[in-house]
Amino acid sequence: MTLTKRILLAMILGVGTGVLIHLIAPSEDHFLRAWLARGLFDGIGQVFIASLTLLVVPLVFVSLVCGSAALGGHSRMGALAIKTIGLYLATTAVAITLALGIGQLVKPGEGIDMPGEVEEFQVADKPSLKDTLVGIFPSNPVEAMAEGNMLQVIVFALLLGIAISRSEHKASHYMQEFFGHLNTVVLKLVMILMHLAPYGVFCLLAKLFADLGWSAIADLALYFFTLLFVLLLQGLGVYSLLLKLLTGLNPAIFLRKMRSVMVFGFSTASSNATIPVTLRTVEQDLGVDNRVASFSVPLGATINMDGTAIMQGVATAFIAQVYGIDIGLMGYLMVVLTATLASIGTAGVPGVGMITLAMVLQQAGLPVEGVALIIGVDRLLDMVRTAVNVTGDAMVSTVVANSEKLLDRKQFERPISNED
Ligand code: DAS
Repeated sequence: MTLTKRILLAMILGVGTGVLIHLIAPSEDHFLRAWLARGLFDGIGQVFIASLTLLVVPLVFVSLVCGSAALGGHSRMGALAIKTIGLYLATTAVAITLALGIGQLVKPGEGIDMPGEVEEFQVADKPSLKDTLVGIFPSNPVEAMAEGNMLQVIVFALLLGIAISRSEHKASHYMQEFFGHLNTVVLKLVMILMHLAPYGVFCLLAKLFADLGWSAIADLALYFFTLLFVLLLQGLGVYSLLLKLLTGLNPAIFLRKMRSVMVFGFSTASSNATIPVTLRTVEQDLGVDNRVASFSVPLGATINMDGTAIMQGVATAFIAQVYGIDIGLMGYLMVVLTATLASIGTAGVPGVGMITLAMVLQQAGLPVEGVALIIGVDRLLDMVRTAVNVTGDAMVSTVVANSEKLLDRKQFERPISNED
């Protein structure tokens, strides 16, 4: 059985086990909940996520030094960066527009009685555009790596790669060769750790559903399924359409090859933790050249969060409806702008969408405590929207590589290797 099939089976068994535990042990201090779910399963799940997160900084740094060193002399580097960032912003704008439109159409918040007491939700300060841009440049690359500040790691790796490519021949040759071999080793390490995935995925889902059960979803069913619909529309519809229109490639092949990445994104609820799997799949299964993938994938995990933007669009419409506030077209345009800017500066880690949602609501003049209405089902939705986020990163990487003739179309069409 391939790794992807084992992971999918682990997902199904994990959900089933979690729901069963929730049915047998409805009270939190039952030993099945306290010891098994929040003890053993949560512990194994956290180790699995840590094993992936462990690789993010070394893999992104090494891979991007390779890619930018190879691209350094390439006159197209600027064009590649502009295309990548432009497409990321465009897909996010499409995502938010879809979310706001469908949120207004379905009106999931209509008729919901606003609960008496909702706890105050702390709003993170909204970074100004200047702070966001200045914050991208590292003053200490070691600190940036230690803190996992991905945008700063990306900038440092890009600059180092360009310096290597423009050094005198011997230094450049040996350094490019060294980083190339290091990249191979780190990608092999990714493959080794990916074999932990079935156990990690099972435990993460069993723990989540042991806590959540199905009841939380019932209370917010219309909001939950409206958001789920828009996420699937973006992840399966919009991306397939864009891929077909912009490259002529077969979207069914793309989606099939992206299954393991989607499952990792879903299980970890972290685009960052999924970077090693996204990078490996984009390069080795979709045929995107390292010179593109090493730049577009880490960047996308940080600045491109279409799934998150969709949640913020539907949640804003939902909360406005629950409180009976009409923020008007300008209000919704403010949501589009704030949600896009907020997603640029935030790393792809669990729950970051909720933090930036509070910022978006405040900007739109909506009661921030409305976040507390939906936080109960957010963990499961975070997993789905992270799967959409990482799929968008891979789709844009494929489109940009194809436009720069840095996509191996034969590799794209080739079936996945047995190892998967
Ligand atoms: N979990 C975030 C990510 O890693 C998405 C979110 O919180 O909305 O992409």
